[in-house]
Amino acid sequence: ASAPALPADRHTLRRAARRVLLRNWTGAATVPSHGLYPHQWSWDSAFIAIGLRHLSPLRAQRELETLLGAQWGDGRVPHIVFNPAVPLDAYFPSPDFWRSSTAGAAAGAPRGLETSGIVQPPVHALAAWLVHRADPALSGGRGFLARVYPRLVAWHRYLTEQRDLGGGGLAAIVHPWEPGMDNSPCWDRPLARVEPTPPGAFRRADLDHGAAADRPTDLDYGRYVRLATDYRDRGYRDGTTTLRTPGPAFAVEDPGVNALLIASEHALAEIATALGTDPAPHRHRARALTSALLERLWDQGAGQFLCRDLIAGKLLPERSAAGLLPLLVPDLPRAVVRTLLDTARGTHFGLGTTVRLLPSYDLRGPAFDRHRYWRGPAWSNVNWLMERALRRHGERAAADALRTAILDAAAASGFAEYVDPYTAEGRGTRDFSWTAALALDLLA
Ligand code: 9WN
Repeated sequence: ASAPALPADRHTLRRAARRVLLRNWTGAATVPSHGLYPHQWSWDSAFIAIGLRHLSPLRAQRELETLLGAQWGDGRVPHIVFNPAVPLDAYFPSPDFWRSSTAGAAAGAPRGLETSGIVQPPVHALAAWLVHRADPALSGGRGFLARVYPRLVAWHRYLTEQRDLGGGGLAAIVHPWEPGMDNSPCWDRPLARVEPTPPGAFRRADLDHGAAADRPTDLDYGRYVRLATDYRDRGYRDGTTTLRTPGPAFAVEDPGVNALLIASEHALAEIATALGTDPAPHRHRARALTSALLERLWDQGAGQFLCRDLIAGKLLPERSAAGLLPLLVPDLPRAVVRTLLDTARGTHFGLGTTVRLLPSYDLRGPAFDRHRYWRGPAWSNVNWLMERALRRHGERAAADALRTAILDAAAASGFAEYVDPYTAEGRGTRDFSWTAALALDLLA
């Protein structure tokens, strides 16, 4: 379906977005932001590649190849790949905290470079497929798909096998940084069990660049540090929540992570077909994941998917935008799709009614904070995913309105990291890479 004409100043926006991506490119990958996040991040790179393909398909391919080049032997794709040229104190936790090349040896961490030991949502196969399609001749000539496919398969195998901690067929997260929505109110309950590392034991480099009132609290950070330290000290080995020897203190099944895994598994089927390989195993796995998602995380009363706390053995009542992301899954029952669309427009998220952009958390939730990171603000990547989902379900007017709102917010805020969902006022860092990249994609 063709999109309506964009106002003339979209040309200026496109130029500005390209400038951000050129400036944030470091030679082999793109930093989310030079100040706050001066290394390569996993899901950022996937979103960045999706935008970069309109500027340089070659760079978009290299972005993903660099990330996948840091893959561990067990298949995990680390959430950060550290740039050795950046001073250690520029970002916390730094490589000397994670110590991947030594502490991660048993899990097959690469020796020649330093990474974190946790993961982020698997948007990569989807990104690889979109990047390939931007220039199939270049991709074919470089053997791009043939090189990334086995790595993406191993990545998904890690998530579906090693991370099926609940034994019900979904991937679990073991740290609040893993779903990419660090301080979502969904983690408040499961995190309350975690003994925080005292604040004096580490230095928060993020506060050199971001306002404390917009960022996670010191107490949150103490718990993030404790969980990451314990995981590292277990050699980054994934146990199960039932056979704990010792297992994780935090283990949650998140609908956003699993929806993106399903969407990416479908993308792997497309990639397999393009390579002349049998796509059936990917379709089969996507269907199995979809059934598990519906069985384990759907809550009819809430009208959305919720997170499952594997240690408490129950669903968490907090409503996050992650619970709407399964709209990306192609073969959900129609009644579930209709309910999700109603919830998105209803009083909890207000999309297209009280707000133009999807907030990260329930507008009416007790923990809602319009300025604090993942506790309310609207993020460009989540909104881009929602725009795609709306379009897929034939909600053309809603998708067009959301696209305009994302572009307006990006333009008005100087590509802010996140915005106030009511006013679209920019918060966090500016010239943020995925905000620029996804604007470029929506302008294409
Ligand atoms: C921790 C890089 C990342 C994003 C996450 C976002 C934020 C890091 C941080 O920045 O997390 O991974 O230091 O706060 O929450 O989604 O990938 O942009």
